[in-house]
Amino acid sequence: MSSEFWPGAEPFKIKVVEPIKLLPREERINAIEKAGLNPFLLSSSQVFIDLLTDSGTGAMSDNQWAGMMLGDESYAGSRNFYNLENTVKDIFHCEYFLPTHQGRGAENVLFPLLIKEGQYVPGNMHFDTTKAHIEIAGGVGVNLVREEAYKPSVSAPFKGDMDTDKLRSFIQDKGRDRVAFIIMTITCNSAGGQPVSMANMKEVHDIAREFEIPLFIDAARFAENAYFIKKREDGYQNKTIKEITREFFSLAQGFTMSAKKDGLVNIGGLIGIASDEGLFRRAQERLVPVEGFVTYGGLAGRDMEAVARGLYEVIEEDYLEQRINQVAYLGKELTDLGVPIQKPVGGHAVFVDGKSFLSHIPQEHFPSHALAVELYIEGGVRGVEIGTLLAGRDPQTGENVMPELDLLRLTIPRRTYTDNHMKYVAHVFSRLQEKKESIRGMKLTYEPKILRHFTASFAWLT
Ligand code: PLI
Repeated sequence: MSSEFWPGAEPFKIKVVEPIKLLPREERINAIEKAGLNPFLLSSSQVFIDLLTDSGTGAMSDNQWAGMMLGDESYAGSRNFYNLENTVKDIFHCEYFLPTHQGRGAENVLFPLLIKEGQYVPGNMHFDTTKAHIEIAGGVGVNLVREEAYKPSVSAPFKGDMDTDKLRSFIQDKGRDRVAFIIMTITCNSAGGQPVSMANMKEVHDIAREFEIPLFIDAARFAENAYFIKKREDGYQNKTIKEITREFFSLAQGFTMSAKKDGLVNIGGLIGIASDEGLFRRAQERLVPVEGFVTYGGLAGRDMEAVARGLYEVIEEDYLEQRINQVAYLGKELTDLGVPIQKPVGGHAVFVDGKSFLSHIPQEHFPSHALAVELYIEGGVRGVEIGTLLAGRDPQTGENVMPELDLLRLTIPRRTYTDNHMKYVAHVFSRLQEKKESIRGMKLTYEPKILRHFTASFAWLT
């Protein structure tokens, strides 16, 4: 481990570079206006620093690229499948494994096997595809994360924890039979990439066992979560990331995972099932028509090899140390400027509290989205609103939902940008800080019925 040298250098050197270009200001204004003031609709060539997502946007290692050349593209029984299966069984605590094309593919295969019409799925805080797949399967997703998660300025080591009092009352209130399963998202993306502690996972496990409700994990950022446990939770300082991961996963019946995050790949997903052979067989049956045969599940052999290798790289502590420190570095630079952010900084992104940064813009005029547009104009940086725009409308009343958190997510791709890029982003914020009073709110000029944030258009309020 390189920690004796930290703060120090990245534990990798750069072999291939991809040029990026900052367009002149006039061209940026033109580009964002043509995109309907929606950064999702910009071409990536118009973006200088792309912090839209950490999903599938990271850099693979030379070892992963070498593995890609060993892709065995046999329809059935590819050797890369067996490499990946052995890796998954080794790192996570599970007997059974299936590959999928990405995280939502895993949700689409597994959830209908677990949910009966009208049943609830409580979690700390569901990611939007997770909630969507719960609903498509006839269920209702419920967020029971601890209250501090909704307070950006309140710092706590494990803000992704489930509120176990709320969970117990929820099950007692609705009745055990109306709860399909419980899911823990690690780290908790929608709450700011905040980690879940081992102690909380154990409590949730005990409640799940008491009521005989299955417990699953949304494992997209499992290694970042394990790193936070190692750093912040008593008793884990001398455990390896793999040991922590195996212990954490031993508390659940299985997991879904988008490998596009902590699989360190551009595409891929996983389903792991601890020991329930019946569930595994049913998942296998469902996988074939919707994803692909059981030994490729929507992935090329070479992609499975890249995941198999990525999963070992992501649990290396010097990798995780640099990763988490880079995100924290951007958070510190912004805090030093007086920009309000979700505290403490999470694992994969800095979440700027747009509602309080632009407190002159009422929430119904999308302050964090207005900030995203201004960030692009000012410096060619693309972030994403996680707030009122994303929350959409109440299906019953048609009114805009007003979430407690209205944030701008600056998501850092893995092994992709340097600390100088982070410094640049902070510099752009220092310019925004000076002119923030002049930033205007927005109104929708085109609004799709579902998942409106992806393709909506806007106009500035005069
Ligand atoms: O994008 P997918 O289908 O590979 O994964 C869906 C997904 C599931 N769970 C969690 C916690 C996610 O964060 C997630 C995808 N996240 C995206 C795309 C993001 O930008 O955060």
